[in-house]
Amino acid sequence: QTLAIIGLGYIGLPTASMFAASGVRVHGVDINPNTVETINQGKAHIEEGDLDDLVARVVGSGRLSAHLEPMQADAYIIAVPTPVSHDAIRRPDLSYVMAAGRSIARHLRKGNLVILESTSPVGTTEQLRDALAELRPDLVFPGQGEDADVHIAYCPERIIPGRMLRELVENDRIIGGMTKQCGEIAAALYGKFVKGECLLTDNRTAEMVKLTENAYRDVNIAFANELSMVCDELGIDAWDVIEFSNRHPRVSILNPGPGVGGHCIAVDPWFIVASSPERAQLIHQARKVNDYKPEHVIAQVEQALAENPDAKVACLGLSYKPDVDDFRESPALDIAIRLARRLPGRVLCSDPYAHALGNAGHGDIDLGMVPAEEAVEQADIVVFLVGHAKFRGLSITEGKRVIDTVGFLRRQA
Ligand code: SAJ
Repeated sequence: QTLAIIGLGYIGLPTASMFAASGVRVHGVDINPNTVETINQGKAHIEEGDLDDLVARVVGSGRLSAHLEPMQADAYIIAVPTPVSHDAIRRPDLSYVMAAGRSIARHLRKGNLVILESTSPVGTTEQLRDALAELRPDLVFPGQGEDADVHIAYCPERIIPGRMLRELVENDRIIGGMTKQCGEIAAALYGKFVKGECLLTDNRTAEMVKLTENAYRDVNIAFANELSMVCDELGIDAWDVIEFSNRHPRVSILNPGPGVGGHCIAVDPWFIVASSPERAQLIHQARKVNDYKPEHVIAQVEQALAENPDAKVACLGLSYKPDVDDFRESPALDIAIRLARRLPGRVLCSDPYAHALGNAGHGDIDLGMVPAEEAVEQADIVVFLVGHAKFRGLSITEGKRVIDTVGFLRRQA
């Protein structure tokens, strides 16, 4: 069996590697020549647990190879990004999904399976089907007649950065077949390595399930973030409030932080808001609360600066969450950049994954990158923005003002 995976990013590459390890011949496709070259050298272009070893093994065995163009295969998986626009109501951009569809259309044959994994607004799988049907009038697609020649399903990924390989195998999977047969064929494919259950539903439900999971988490984080801002205003320790509240058998509040980042939780809820702006009030508000949180952190730093105007500020952690080398849409990085711009030469930043930072939108602003110990030693105000495990054991001498946005020191105690 041969499988083509379009998009070799955070989802595509781990998925391609797992299929290859399970014995499938995988033809990986990416538009970025550097990504293709790195993978063909047996290396992962992203840092994720044991992914490097796995890629080395499956490329070495010849079961995974990377290319710039798709070829004929038995099944196709589309795992390309679905970004959002920057309007007031952020709208999904489906151009990568549609381009991926067009790139495989001419290779399609009777009996093929096409799976969309990219997070997508409800109705995208149908749009993809329509685009394919237009390009290939010689084939019957699901919904066009009794027996479809090409099977199509929406099967969202649900793996969390930092634990991707384990979650790929262990998590249950939602399989949204355009017909019952599409779902069964797709489930059989994932069955090659997935140990979790493959749960069958239709494509529109599966699309909504993926958005729901991330919107649920966003709303719950917004609750914690709003609570922390209310507590700050009232002079109460939010972490105490959450810890005591969570001793109630039916309360389980998440952790406040400097805001919500990454390419999923801060983005996917917008797909729901864009498709139902009048109804999705709470989901929309949660996005606003979480997007506002960096302002609150900056206001806390400004308050500390008012008491000590010449203070140096240490920003500890810049990635979008602990223990990952991913800086995309990171509220911590956003806060650090804004502080560095406001206080030239007086901000010291540290992140154990800084080697992967590159120039993440900070242009020529000097972030004053130094080891964590040095940042803490030199600074008068220490701001914990990400609770990296590698910050454990940092000693902070008395007299320094600490703003711990993630409750890091408390969890260490
Ligand atoms: N965060 C908090 N407080 C918390 C938990 C998280 O402020 O209590 C912040 C993090 O610091 C980060 C952001 O939220 O900035 C998102 O982090 P995350 O760990 O909650 O999630 P992601 O974005 O790494 O991965 C999510 C996961 N979705 C859910 O848990 C519902 C993952 O399973 C999905 O596969 C992934 O999105 C995705 O690709 O959609």
